Amino acid sequence: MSFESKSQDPASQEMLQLAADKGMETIWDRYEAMQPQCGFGSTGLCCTNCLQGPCRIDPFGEGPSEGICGVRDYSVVARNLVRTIVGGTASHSDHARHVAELLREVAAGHIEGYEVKDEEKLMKVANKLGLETEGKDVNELTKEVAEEAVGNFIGYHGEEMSFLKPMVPEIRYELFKECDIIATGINDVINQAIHRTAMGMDADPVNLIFGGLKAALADFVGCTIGTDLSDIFFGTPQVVESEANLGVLDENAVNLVVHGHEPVLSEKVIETARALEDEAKEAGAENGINVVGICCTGNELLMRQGAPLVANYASQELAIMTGAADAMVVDIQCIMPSLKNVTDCFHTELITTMPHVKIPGARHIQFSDTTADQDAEEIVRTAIDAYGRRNPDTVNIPDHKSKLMAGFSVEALMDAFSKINEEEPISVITDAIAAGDIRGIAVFAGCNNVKTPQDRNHVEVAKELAKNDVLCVATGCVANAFGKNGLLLPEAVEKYAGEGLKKFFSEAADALGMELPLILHMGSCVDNSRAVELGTAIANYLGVDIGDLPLVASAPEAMHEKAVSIGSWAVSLGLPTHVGVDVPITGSSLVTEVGTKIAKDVLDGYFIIEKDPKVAAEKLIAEIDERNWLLEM
Ligand code: BF8
Repeated sequence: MSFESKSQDPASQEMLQLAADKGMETIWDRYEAMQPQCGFGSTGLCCTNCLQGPCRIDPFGEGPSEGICGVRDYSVVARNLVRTIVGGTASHSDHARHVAELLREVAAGHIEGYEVKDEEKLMKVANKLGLETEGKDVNELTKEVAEEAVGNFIGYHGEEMSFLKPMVPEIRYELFKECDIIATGINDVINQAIHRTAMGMDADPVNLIFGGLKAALADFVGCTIGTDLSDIFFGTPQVVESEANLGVLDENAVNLVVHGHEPVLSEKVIETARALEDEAKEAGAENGINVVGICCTGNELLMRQGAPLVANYASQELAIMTGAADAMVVDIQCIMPSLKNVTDCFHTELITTMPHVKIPGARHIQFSDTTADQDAEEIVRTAIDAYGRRNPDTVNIPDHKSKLMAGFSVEALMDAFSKINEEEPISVITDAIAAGDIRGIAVFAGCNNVKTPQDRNHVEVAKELAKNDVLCVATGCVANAFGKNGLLLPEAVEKYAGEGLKKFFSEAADALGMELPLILHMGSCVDNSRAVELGTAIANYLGVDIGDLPLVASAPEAMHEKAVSIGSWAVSLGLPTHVGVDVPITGSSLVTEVGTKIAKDVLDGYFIIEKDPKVAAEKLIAEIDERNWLLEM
């Protein structure tokens, strides 16, 4: 059987054959069983916001044109869109708030076991926020930064969120003000957005969309706090080498898979795993403990610890089907409840850790900030125990993995480029843009989506852009896909880059004494904030707005609500933003026109919804060329 229509990844294809042979169900089987999917839901025309519903509005004008309360198609679609954005904002921000509160408690001396690893980043963030740093010790300053971050949630200053302004050029910030899309606090806007989309509330689609953008910018602040504070805690990523794909599982080691998003848990797990290596060896695992990651927890640990990536979103079940995963420990987000069905067929321990993320039947080891070391020990020992129950006859690790380079924080990039231009390292990029060697920059974000073959759109859009001299940076599951496909390696430059991009990379390699990969892995999804930091640095250096730059975004396989939030703030920042799957807004021509056309007039950014990866790349390149032309004028 061929599985190319399901996944482009040969390791996934191999495991899908095994799943079919053994009668094990995967995400792809459930997707097939779900067909046909509801046309009303797919187009955003189903309203369940009150108990009189669900109301479904007929897009063809043959059925009801209004809901029971009289709500029209455009209001239903816009309200649903806003609620989707808010889902993303709540997700990123809850993650960020945990890190912020932990940082505050650690600085206050209430929690032990964590420390500030990156004082330089602490100073950088304090300066960015305009805090007085003179004469303050690390604890004092940490406390102030953490309190400022927490203040961005609850808006107790009654002011605009302080983490937003320094992240964008002044002119863009003024535009946000004009559009009235700056919230006083992340929680404030979530509260307001859920309220304004409730029954009997905002019915004006344009007003609703601006409310959605306000929530999206709050999401951006949540992402920024998540990145900045995690760097302060665990260190700002520097260039690392590692590997990706199911082949990183080690038959002769305890394989401990970390999955989810928060580095607060996974950093403790990897630290503890290193300390308990001998216990694993005593248990018979000659290679000790192999900590590997899925989704953005994987990206966080890769960036700072060099831990290999075992799977991106769509193949999380397949990692267990190898029979070699001794424990899968999960924290928050993108965790399929179906993992329990799969672990039931193997010795694998599925461990949930967060009070608000439990899965029926899974072992729950509560991970508390105050007992993090003991909790991590219990998790690692559970994995070692499970290793003893592993059945060697059921182990099938696909022989597919690729080497990769990651760790490209803005700091790491600027450190490297300062060897070329010590005063203005950013000019290494702007000069290459001016010379035409770099035609533009594309930020890749997002997931896998079972509606399109796993990783195929990611890889095809990226190859097409690289061939046309577009410098690509990536986060999240798309970065993982690039890793699996060898695109995070210098060797990929020769294979896939256009002549201009090749020249840029070769000159950089000569000057740096180090080869850079074709695509720069910038981290997890919250680390899209790093890409914005880079874009803003370029814009400020050139004295233009970020929306003037030949800078585009692409989410070829977007799936999660978080991807919709990120896409919406990317548009607000002025980036033409490609989405490679259908978005449930097509039920309203008005909302679709606003998102895909009119947004450009107001914000410079807009959505390009395009399923064909080649056509998508063409549209992005056309936009890059238009911007280059305008910049030269
Ligand atoms: O935050 S890319 S599937 S893992 S949502 Fe989830 Fe999407 Fe993966 Fe990370 Ni982002």
